[in-house]
Amino acid sequence: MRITVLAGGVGGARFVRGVREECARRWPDGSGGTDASVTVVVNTGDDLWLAGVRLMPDFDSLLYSLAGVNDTERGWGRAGETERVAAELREWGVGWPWFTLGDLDLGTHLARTAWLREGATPSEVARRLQLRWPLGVRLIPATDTEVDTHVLVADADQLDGERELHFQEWWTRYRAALPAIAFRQRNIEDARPAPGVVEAILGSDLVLVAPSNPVVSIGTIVSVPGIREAILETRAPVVGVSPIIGGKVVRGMADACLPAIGVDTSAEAVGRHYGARSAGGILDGWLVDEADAAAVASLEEAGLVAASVPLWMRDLDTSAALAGASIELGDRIQ
Ligand code: GDP
Ligand code: FO1
Ligand code: CA
Repeated sequence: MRITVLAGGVGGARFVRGVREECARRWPDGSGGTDASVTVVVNTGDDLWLAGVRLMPDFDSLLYSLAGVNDTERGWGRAGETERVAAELREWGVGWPWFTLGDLDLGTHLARTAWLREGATPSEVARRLQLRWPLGVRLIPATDTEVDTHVLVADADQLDGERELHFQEWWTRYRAALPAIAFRQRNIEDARPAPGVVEAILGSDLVLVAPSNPVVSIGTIVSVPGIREAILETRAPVVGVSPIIGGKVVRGMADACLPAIGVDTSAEAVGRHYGARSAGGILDGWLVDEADAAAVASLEEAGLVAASVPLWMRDLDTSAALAGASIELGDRIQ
């Protein structure tokens, strides 16, 4: 069994842990792992240069979470983190005072930046970072091109009444409270899928779209020229999981992103926005929560195979059950 998952940070990490666990239960290799191969295509839109180092937040969330060294309370960064270097950087006025680079986390950024400076591509750097822990899945950045997401917001002080800021500033400094007019992935038209991304999608038995932010995580991945085309072309069923339950985001501020692309914060609207592959979209199947069961019939009219199952990932078991439901929906589509 070959599975490819498109994923952002926290929602992506919870889901991929479930996929890894469910694969070990369904296709055990006899030593606690799995014979299935799982490839994760990771959003790179949140990435940025700060204080001289390259950050890849969604990649690091997946890396740390799958390695079991993540801070589960905050949802990002390392467990047992200290912030001595961050305090020094604030004294020097370097970086952003509202954005904390933890000491352990900085080790990752320094290693990544050192390799990038030696000429390694981001996907090669990602490969090296995965050698440290046995993750049981393969993570590939969606693209090696820098496509850092910027957010267009209203600003009365500017001549044209608008200003563009990095997604991380909008997200962490303003907590997504400045109404977003548009999201722009810089250079996205020149981006290419990283090596292995298209091959993974085309060579899969199942493609899963994690319950990640539809705009700044999944939206960025499928905006990389060549990735949407590969999803349309693959013979594998493509099954997505809604990040919206009962009209609300489970966690985070994705509801501040959806209005900018004219999509309601509902499982049905996001499913329709992704669209059926039969109509040029990216999905064959769409899982909504039991609270959204009423949407199943109209989603099916839109050409999707839809089902309602519990979508809350509270722990490894509920994440694995959700992965199992995604695999089973894929089986229905074969
Ligand atoms: P980020 O990069 O850290 O923002 O994380 P992602 O883009 O991967 O995912 C963010 C989305 O995950 C949010 O919109 C949440 O609603 C969703 N999410 C988080 N936990 C759960 C969960 O337990 N179930 C579902 N269905 N969605 C979740
Ligand atoms: N989120 C915050 O709210 N505050 C921070 O200071 C912060 C620092 C940070 C450093 C490295 C990293 O990989 C992620 C970090 N995040 C922080 C999380 C990040 O801003 C976002 O939650 C994601 O990019 C959204 O997926
Ligand atoms: Ca993210």
